[in-house]
Amino acid sequence: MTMAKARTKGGGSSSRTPQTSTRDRKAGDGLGHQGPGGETHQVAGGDVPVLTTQQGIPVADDQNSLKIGSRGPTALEDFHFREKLFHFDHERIPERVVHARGFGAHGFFETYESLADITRADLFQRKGERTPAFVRFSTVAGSKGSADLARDVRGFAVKLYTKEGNWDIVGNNIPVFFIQDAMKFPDLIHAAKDEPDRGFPQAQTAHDNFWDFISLNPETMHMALWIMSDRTIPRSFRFMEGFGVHTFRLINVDGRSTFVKFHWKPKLGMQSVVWNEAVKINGADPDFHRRDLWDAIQAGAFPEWELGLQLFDEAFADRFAFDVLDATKLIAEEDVPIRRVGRLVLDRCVDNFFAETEQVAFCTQNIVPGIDFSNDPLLQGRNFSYLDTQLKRLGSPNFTHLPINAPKCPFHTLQQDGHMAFVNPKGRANYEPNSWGGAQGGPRESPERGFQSYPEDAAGHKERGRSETFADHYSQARQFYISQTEIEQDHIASAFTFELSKVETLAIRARMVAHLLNVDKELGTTVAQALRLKEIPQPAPPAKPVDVTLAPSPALSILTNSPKSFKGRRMGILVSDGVDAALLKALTDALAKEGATFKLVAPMVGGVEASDGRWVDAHEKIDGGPSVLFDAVAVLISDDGAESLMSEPAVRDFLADAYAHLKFIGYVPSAAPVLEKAGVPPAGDGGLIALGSGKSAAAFVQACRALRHWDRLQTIRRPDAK
Ligand code: HDE
Repeated sequence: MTMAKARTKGGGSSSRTPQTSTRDRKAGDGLGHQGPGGETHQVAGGDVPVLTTQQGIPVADDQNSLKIGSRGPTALEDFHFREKLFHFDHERIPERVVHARGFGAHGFFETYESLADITRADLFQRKGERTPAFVRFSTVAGSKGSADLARDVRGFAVKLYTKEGNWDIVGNNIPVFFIQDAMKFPDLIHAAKDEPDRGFPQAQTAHDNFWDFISLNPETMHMALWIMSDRTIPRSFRFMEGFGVHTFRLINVDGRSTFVKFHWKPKLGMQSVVWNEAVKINGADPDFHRRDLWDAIQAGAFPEWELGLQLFDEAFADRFAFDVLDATKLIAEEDVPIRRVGRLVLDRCVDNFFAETEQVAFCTQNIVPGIDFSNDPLLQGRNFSYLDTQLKRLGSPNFTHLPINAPKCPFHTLQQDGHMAFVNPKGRANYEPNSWGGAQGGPRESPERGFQSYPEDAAGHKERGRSETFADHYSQARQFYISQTEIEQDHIASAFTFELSKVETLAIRARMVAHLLNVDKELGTTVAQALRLKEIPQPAPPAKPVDVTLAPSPALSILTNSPKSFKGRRMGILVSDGVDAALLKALTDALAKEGATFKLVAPMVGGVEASDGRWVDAHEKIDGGPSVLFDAVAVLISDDGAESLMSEPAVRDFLADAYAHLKFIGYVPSAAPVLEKAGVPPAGDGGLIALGSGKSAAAFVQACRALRHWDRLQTIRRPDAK
């Protein structure tokens, strides 16, 4: 930049009326007019507000910086240009150290019945009470720009703006955690993220450092089983469970404490993708999960979860085989049933991703009167870490002033100043006690309404140690494994095999197998064989013998609890010119009736001409809408369509993948040769459903309720099978 008085070709410094020479674009096209250099100018007027600087000064030209002559140097006095770049240069804030990639939405929590007998928490006092909520789902290991279908734990963080302050349940979609003491969290996360010398791999645990850490810390074994299960490749945030993980306390008005574990149960049931789909979805639509939630909410199909409480007392805690303060353990639903006490509905997308989803600051320490912590050492550590990290991320102790973080109930603190303060105390008093009465004196404490910590007895030697009650590392891992269906057990074995195949150090592979042998002998041997280990290692010496008497807990399996409904799911309908208009209508009507959605996938995105001569707009072209993006597919192509699509690789992939991913495939007779070319056996199976009449379309949608045709696995594995 310069203050030089340059006079250059084509730009006279003497000109007093800038940009007089403009060309109008076609009137009414909304695209504005062109300036002398062909740049587009769109001008305010009518409903369109005037663009201003941050200081509110109206802007005349947002396309050109101020120059000395139109080809000359830029003038330092161009405050609009400098403000614009200054602000842009500072747009980024540090991404979260973990859970960097996330997606949030607004909604509400509705209380089913008063829980006054067990908690004084205001939001649970009145049946039908609605509490505003904000939820952020996330992955853990990847950076902000990583893909949604990484095999990873999902964060499930809920902020409830209650009338007595904000309550955050900062949970995950898995009910247990890797480690028992917060001291190990930085090590765990360092090991899980990209390796520091090379900066990869991104957003995946399939590497030496991660499995080195896991294999050296047997306390991680329960969670290791969970992360190798289908829980870490959910089909949608909408189809995931959520868990508060730690034991908390509920405190009633008499000061009585009840232990509690929090659960979120998805109304649409659980569902996961298969691994091969996950890998392909990451390429086809890295935003698959966030788009899914956005689309569902925009369409008015508001996802819902029920809040479940597992309530238990000291007596149960004392006789329970594990320590309720150990976050690597769960309490089986069969032992302590879940009481459903309300529902969480997400009904509004954010207006701005950064202002809300990025700037939302969850803190486990945000609890309200009627709820309290337990001594779980992980929870205790988290209570320090979250506040600390928000200061770094959001840059000011006033992050609570941001609308997404501020309570929605009245609040009055005597805290003041700091970066970006805009709700400083009013009046003369910014301390208390003070002699200024009434409004002048400011807020005062309230023994009745105020938060009271549960007066738990606490005494002991100061020591750095771990309780022996935390020493059982395998029994619940085993229980989780034996609670899975055979299909899910296969997936676990395959996931271990895949991840360990990416581990280059053979000793780490073997060490992991040694642990798996304690979980389940067959699992350990299957993985060892699939890795082609030269010899099966000895089982790792357990700190405490494995309790093999723990019975399976059917609640832990996704497939045992699958929804038997196609509601909330999406079908991909492959169409060509000449698509049977009546059948298409019958199918889309049946989907609407089921509460499901669809996308039309056509050779060209512009659409197709249906059999009745009407034009049908498509949503995707074939390679833009591969079948991995759908829960089931229908192939409604005409004879001519089949002929021209026969040799399209994208069509082959569409069908071959749908078949290999065990999807239900509805097809018209003219599609048969294309299916055959894609390797889909003509004899078919129960998941391949011929379509013709409107009735057949409805029956097809009904069949899709099973979500996948698992029986096909037999055919895929053994082509000779009947
Ligand atoms: Fe977190 N965790 N965590 N975590 N966590 C963070 O806070 C931490 C743990 C969870 O969408 C960070 O704001 C420690 C368990 C979620 O904004 C950080 C320990 C569970 C989110 C942090 C744990 C969680 C976080 C990073 C071990 C499930 C995302 C950015 C003691 C119950 C929240 C931030 C969002 C985020 C620390 C373990 C869930 C660094 C020290 C167990 C869902 O403060």
